[in-house]
Amino acid sequence: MNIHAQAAICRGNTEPFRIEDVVLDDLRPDELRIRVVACGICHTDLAVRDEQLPVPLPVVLGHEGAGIVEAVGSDVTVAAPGDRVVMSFNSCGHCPSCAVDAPTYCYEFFPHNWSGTRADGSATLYRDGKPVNANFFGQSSFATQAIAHQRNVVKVPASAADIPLERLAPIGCGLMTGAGAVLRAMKVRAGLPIAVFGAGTVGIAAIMAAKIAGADPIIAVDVHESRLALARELGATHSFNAREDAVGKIRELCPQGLGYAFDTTGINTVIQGAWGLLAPMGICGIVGASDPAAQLTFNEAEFMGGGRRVMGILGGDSDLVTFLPELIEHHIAGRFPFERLIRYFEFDEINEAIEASESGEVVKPVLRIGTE
Ligand code: CXF
Ligand code: ZN
Repeated sequence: MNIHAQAAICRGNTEPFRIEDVVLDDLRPDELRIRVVACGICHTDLAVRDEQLPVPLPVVLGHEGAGIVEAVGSDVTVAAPGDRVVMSFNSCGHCPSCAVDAPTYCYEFFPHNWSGTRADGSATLYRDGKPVNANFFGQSSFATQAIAHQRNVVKVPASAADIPLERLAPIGCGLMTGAGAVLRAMKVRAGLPIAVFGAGTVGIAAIMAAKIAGADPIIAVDVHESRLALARELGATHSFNAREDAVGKIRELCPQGLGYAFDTTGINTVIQGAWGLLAPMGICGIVGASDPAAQLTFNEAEFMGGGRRVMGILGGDSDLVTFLPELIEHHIAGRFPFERLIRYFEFDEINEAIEASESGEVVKPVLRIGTE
């Protein structure tokens, strides 16, 4: 236990994140130690800070890390020291969901991602000799060094050798969630209309993916004009302000109904409005974080009679090993220009970066933590 690092400690929303000295635990056979180059900030980090998710505080957050492998345990085959890698969420590898390569629905998601320790209860990080909650999404990358696991590390393909890690960092969360919802979960068909509600990271990733899939028209809905403008630049053929009867305007544009309505807002009135726009066989995909007590109401005859579907989607149904390299190839080919969403901040500007995300000024803040 002699690897020292600096980590941003989150103690809730009454105080700022503070960067402090920590010490890493020894690596287990299936783990890697990664020198973190950059880490994106996601709303899920902030939901934990605000105690909306059952992750114990104080904790080292950060789950969109990218970096260079420095050491590997004896069983690790996915990467070797010196490799450039991106990190994403962890999973158990043996439950019925993992068995069919659907790890976002891992039966043991909580202990592997949100318990603050490894799934066996052991600590990965110490401060002043005492355990600190970490192993967030199997990484805790708001730190100069991270312990990650075989199952949540993906080696950057050689074809992306020229793409900086600081740009690739956020690929393993919101970007994969939006793109995966379109390409993997809903399997959007060319020529069918899609409306995306909410033009943040997930919504804009979905719009770029809808363009890749050939959906038409591609409609963006948001309350911020600047986000609608960005959505149009990145693939939306139409955009409507949610405050100006977006549902009525979509109905006018697509009188036969939508093939797909994708909600990233988690607001049940928005979801019900989106559902009401579906054509026969239309799919309403839901990914937004919602009030845990919220209920949705749908007309049963329309639900069954038109073969309409409501689909809860987690992490874009992504299987990391196959989907992250696929997204990186789309990026290299210019079809997934997610760099347009990013603004970079230095590690010690973490609190300013969070503020810029919460004010809506920046879609995807990325912290620069180390050099490549
Ligand atoms: C996650 C949820 C579980 C799968 C990967 C993405 N969301 C994080 O913010
Ligand atoms: Zn996230």
